[in-house]
Amino acid sequence: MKLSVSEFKEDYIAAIKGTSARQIEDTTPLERYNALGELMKDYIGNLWANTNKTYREEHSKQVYYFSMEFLTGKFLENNLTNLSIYDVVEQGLKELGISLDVLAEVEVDQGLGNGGLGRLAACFMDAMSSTSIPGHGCGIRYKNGLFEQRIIDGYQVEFPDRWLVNNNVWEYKRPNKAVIVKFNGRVDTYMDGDTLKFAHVDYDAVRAVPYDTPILGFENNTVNTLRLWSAEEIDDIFDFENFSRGNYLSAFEKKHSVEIITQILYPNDAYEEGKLLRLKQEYFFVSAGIQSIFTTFKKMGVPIEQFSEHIAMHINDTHPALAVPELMRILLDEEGLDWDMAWKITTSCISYTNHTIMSEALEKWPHFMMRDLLPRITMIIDEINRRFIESLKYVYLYTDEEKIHNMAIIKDGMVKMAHLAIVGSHSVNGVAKLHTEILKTKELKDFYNIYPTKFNNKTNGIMHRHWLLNANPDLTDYVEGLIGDGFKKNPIVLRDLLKYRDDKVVQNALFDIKHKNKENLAKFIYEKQGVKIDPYSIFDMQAKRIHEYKRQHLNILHVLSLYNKLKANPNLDIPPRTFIFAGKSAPSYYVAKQIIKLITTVADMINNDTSIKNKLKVVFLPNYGVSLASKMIPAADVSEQISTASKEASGTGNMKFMMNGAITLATLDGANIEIMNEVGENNIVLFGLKDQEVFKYYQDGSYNAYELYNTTPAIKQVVDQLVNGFLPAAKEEFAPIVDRLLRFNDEFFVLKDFESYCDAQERIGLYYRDKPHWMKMSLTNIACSGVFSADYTIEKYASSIWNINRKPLDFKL
Ligand code: BZD
Repeated sequence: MKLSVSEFKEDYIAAIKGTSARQIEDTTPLERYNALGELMKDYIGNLWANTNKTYREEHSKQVYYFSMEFLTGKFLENNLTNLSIYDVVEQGLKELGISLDVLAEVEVDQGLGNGGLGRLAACFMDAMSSTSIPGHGCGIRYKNGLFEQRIIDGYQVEFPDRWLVNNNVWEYKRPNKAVIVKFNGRVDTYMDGDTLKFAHVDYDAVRAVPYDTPILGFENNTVNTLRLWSAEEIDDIFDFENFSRGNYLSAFEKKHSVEIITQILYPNDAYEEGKLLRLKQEYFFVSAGIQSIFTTFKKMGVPIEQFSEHIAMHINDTHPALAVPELMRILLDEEGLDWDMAWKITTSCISYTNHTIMSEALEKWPHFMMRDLLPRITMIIDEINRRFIESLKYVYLYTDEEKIHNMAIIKDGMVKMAHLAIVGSHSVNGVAKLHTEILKTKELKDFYNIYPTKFNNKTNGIMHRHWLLNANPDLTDYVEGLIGDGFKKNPIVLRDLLKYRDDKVVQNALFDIKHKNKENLAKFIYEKQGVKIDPYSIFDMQAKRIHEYKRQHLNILHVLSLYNKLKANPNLDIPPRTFIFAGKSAPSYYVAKQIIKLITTVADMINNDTSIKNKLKVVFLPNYGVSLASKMIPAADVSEQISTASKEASGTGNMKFMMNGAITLATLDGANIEIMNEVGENNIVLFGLKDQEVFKYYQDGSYNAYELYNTTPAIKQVVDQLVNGFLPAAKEEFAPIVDRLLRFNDEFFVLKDFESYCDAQERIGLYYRDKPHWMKMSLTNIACSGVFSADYTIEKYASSIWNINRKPLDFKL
């Protein structure tokens, strides 16, 4: 938008008065931040209204992205960038004696997600707006986002994330758009003429209130909506009878039992606990979302039979899979359609993304639990299952009872949500090529055989505007100086950098930018943790959720082996290294929490040992989230993507690191393979078992971790050190980790890959010493990162799954 510095200053002074009723010099950073947020909302408001008006008038097909999680982080800088007023606002504030950086720090991360899945949803929101796709988010406004992680005595301790304490300036509460969601009760059947009808009666009603956040496209005037639902009391839920009988507290209990639905985000990223409250959350936002879609659809005045020509609904993993029976319920019970028509519309509308093959993460719900909580929905699922089984009997001509049993939606008293999602949708996609292949050939093979055309791949993407433009402004400016600003809208243009691959001046400039980012991070780490790290050392980072399959313990075991080498020979000639870890563990995942304790214990020991002459440092940065990632990633030299092959569906951190010039140290897993294909094998450092080898070991059971440990001294030494008193912690402390490696035969092949990983680390050291070689690799990674922009990913979703053609909006502010 067009805005001069003086116009901004005038607007801002008025906004300060309007929001805080104080003189600008008396205001606190929070008041200044809120005033800026309100002003931005004013700027955005017109564009938002215009976008919606255009969509309405043109009957544009809308897509709704249903996700339990949206990990959006902060909005301020992103909105300033997308409105292209960052510099004007920064300058205007400066002239008023205010630092934009200080205000940006005041904003609290909106951390309504666990990890990759939630962050992907947030990136997709930005990408849909930026590519002019009419796409909106539908989720839950949790009062507490993912817990705040603190490290106390080396252990992870969880604290509540009260992100709403200072108000959320970006959202609009829309009580007039509230809807009722029904739980429990029973279903009465009756005849209406010739038709059998169903009435859900004696239910508990919960009011779902939407909070809308505008999602701004990059310099294209498009503003889509992220709608998050909050469970709130409704008047008649307040138990007046109890209240007037003086039973004041129990009257509030009912109110509490409603509000609890959106109180907390479940903190597990790869494990389903099967809690009733979680099921309530799932139905709550799906039902509210679909009801509000119907309200919008009805305003179009289009016949219901054409619903799927105007609406697409995407479900981010199976958590919103109740969209299938909920859409059926509305079409059958409220719109009066027959089953076949309702089913045709439902399956044409809904598409599903799978994010994991880990069996412990696959959702299933006890049928009895679902029937009590959602009686009508469960009836519909029963009928979907019945019809599906009938069709399978036809396909398999009654020959393969077992296959039919395994593919059923309801099996052994459990409702399998992935099966419901596959049967009830027209598209099932994996998130990287390898992942999709594994779905087709292994995990979901039987479904692929009967629905081959439903399956497709959509490799994940990231928001290059955030991870490059916002997080690494110096690199952005430098790249712009070399190749122009085309990459901001069209990041594939970054490939133009390749022509500077051997240019020493460019290599040195890139080194200096990285070095400055490393100095900034070193300063941050020193201020936060009192640990001094050398910006000339290799910054090697593993930043992601803590999980055995992601193998942070492989990393720390190598650190231990390097330390042993240095102890044996303090003059060992290696480039100094700093290993930086960050990530949260699920609170109930004991071994993962012990891995954190192991990292912090090793860190304490190494950082306080002066005999190794600062050649090695280890840091664990607490509370990993979008903001911390934005500080870390621009400073990384090495990106650790070391999951057991086949386990990481895609990974997206791998893309963010490469875009900032880090070299990926990787197994051939998830999107690492596609990164390798882009940069070439010379610009990535690979190691470890391949997926087929992993599968073979699982199948033939020939891997014996204990034998490997006994016959490989290098492995034995570091494993023993965890429990022989070498580490300054109780000997039993890390026994559970050793048990997983030896007694339980190392499910994730940490020991099997150990030597290959150590070799790869040695190669990293050699390459780093050869500065031109390293900088050439680094530049190649930046140059080849453009294909991983979420803009491209989302365009593929739009054209090949949602059947939506993008159409840039042409109004100007
Ligand atoms: O999704 C992740 C995968 O592990 C990554 O490989 C992939 O890149 C991203 C995006 O596709 N999965 C998750 O993040 N999963 C969860 O966070 C989650 C949350 C709740 C319940 C189950 C899983």
